[in-house]
Formats: sequence, C-alpha cells, structure tokens
Amino acid sequence: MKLLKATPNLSIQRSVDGGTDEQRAAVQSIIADVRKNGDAAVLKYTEKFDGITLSSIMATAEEIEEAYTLLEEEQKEIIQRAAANIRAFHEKQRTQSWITTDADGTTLGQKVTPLDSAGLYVPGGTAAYPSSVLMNVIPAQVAGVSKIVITSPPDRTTGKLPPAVLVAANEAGVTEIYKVGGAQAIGALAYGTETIPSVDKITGPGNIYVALAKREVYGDVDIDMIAGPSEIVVLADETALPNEVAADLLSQAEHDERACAILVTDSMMLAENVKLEVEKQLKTLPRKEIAASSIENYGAIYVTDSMDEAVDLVNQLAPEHLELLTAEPMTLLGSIRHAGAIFMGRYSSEPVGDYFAGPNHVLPTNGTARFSSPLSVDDFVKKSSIIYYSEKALRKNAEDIAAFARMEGLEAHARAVESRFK
Ligand code: HSO
Ligand code: ZN
Repeated sequence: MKLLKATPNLSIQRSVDGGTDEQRAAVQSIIADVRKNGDAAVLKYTEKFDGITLSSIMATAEEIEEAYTLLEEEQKEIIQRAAANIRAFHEKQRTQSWITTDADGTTLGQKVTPLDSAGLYVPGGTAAYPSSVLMNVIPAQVAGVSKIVITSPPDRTTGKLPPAVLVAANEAGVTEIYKVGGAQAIGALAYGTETIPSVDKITGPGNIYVALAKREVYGDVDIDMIAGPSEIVVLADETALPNEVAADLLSQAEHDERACAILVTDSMMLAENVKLEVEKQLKTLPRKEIAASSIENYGAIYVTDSMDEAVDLVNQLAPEHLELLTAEPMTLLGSIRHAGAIFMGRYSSEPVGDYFAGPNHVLPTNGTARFSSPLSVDDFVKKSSIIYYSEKALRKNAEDIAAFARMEGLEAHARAVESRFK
C-alpha cells in the first residue's frame, strides 16, 4: 500500500470508467433491438451473453420456494432483521405534502406522489448482493410505489438466480423477478416487452454495459445514479488501532479490483503500522486476489501535517464511505462537507452500514458526494405544485402578471389573466 505525504490539491486516481465508443455503440444497438423486438431480443442476448436458453423469463414461484430450501433458517432470519432496520430508517425519510393559505385566499402547496413503478437491477456474479435487494426495494415500498420489479442475470449453468437474492426479494415483498441482465435488461425496463413491464425509474448498480445503458435510457425513464466501485476513506488519528483500520480498508477492497480504500491520518506512526497490518491481513483473506489488486492500484495512505489538513483532503476526496476513527469523532462531523455516509467511532465499522444499521448502502461514488445523496425514499416520489388564487388575489396581482408577460412579448399570457376582469 502506497504511503504518501499529502500535498494541497492532490489529483486523486479514480477508477472512473466512461466506456469505449465500441461499448456505447453495442449498448445502443442492444437497446434498439429490445425496443423493436421485445422478448425475442431479450432471449437472444441472454443466450449470447449469459450462455443460457431460458424457458421462462420470469422467476417462477417454484424457483422462489426452492431458494428457501437452499438457505438456512438463520440466514433467512438475518435478512428479516436487516430488512426491519432498513425499513424503520427509511420510514423516517417520508416527506409530506403541504399546503398553505394566506389572508387573501392564496393557497399554495406541494403534493407528494409516489412513482407508479420502479425496476431494480441486481448485478450477477460475485457481486450478487441480497443486501442490495433490500436497500433498493425498501425505500421504493416506503415511498408507496405500487409496482416494483427486479431483474438480474441468470446463472450460466442453471438459468436460475442466487437463492439469497430470491429470498431477500420475497421477504421484502417483491415476487415479480425477471432473469435478465445487462443492457438488454435496462432496455426492457425502459421500453417494456411482452413479458417485462416498462417502469418509470430504474435503480441499482451494474457493470459497464448496465451503466452505459442507464445513461442511454435516462430521460425516457429516470435512473438513480451511475454507481462506480465501492470506496472507503478512513480518517484516523493516533488513537486508532492499526488492525481495525486495516480490517475496515480491506472490507471494501474485497468488493472489486477497482474498489478504492484510503487512509488519511496526521500520525506517521499509525500510517506505518496500518501499512504493515494491511499486508499481513491481506494474506489471510479468501478474496485476496481482488483485495490485493484494489489495494495495489487504488489504495493509499496519506499523511498530513494536521487534522485540519486531513479534513480538507477528505472533503476533496468526497468519498462514498467515510469512517472517523479519531478520539472525538463528533467534533469533526461539522467540518465534513462531502461524504455519502459517515461512520463514527470504532464500533461503527463500515459493514454495520452495508448490511444492518438501516441507512441505505447505495451511495454516491466517484466524488459525486459533492452533489448527490444516498438512495432514499425521495428517489421514489415526485412532487406537484399546487396553485389556487382567489378572485381577490388575482385582482391584486393581475396588473403585475400582465406587465411581466408583456415584458417577455407574450401578449396572450397577459390577456389570459386580464380576461377574468373584462
Ligand atoms: N459496500 C457496498 C455495499 C455492500 N457491501 C453490499 C456488502 N454488500 C457499497 O456501498
Ligand atoms: Zn461493502
């Protein structure tokens, strides 16, 4: 792991992947094909990319039942306990419609309405996370979205979905699950096929083809964000324990070769010890190849001259996850401006939030925490403005409104208002 002296205005190496021209062209043609040929195109690309011929695009009730037999009772209960915490947290995010009336009868307000439908993409391979199923489905449910569907690529040999994904979906209350992945899944969710319904918003992470496809359909439907690999920044002082810091860095490095794990500290002693610990712990991890590659290419330890400088660097990084492993994390909270989620103190290791505490683990990556927020209930509602003017209110303001319209050269606007008082 690189040990670096922090300098002002560091340019941080990020694993941003905007895709190649070829990838973009491929995605565009897949989406166009799915739009035109529906299920037939979906089945064709599933054969081509997932290597399997599906007899049914939708996961059957039997497959869901079977998934339960493949999971231990205890595993099902853990999913249920996590779901309860996630639901409780998201319940607090609900925003209410509001309406106000003033003395002359002017009534203004904002009406909050859930989206009619949402589609959740669950990636396949080693990144098939039942926790992400809960993190996407539950805010949509709390928002009041009535139609929620899931798509995920089928296993190459069985043509089925991972049992834990099916159980998490079913426990959360979603049974409409399609065994489709890649750009073809995004095209199907955006434009609909004979089997797969079109939805108003597509959420969930995926590989580069999924990310490019989401960019492509955005505007026809809404999307949550373009998620990059997981990132963790640990901000620590000399009171942090090197083995704990190293363990937390590795917890995210194991996600992906492109995951990014960074320590920022004002203590050279801690920096040196964490470096040793990371090397030591790395050797014992089952996913050591992935974690080692992540640490090698995107991992770093930055040593600063002061805590203030360390905080500045963290704000510059704008990480997806930030851990504050300092003597008094609360006192730093006010100065942290950019981070997707802030984990405070040594008993709040990042996996606490990845799985269990309740806040969403779908978070802004790639520095987008500068302007984006965690996935939330707000992502699944939209607002309508409400305007009511009484006769008295319009009389009082008609002249201003008409004059404004004429300032823009829009005579018909002016006359529409004046027509009330002819
Ligand atoms: N750290 C990931 C979420 C996750 N971790 C799922 C384990 N499973 C991105 O926030
Ligand atoms: Zn994680």
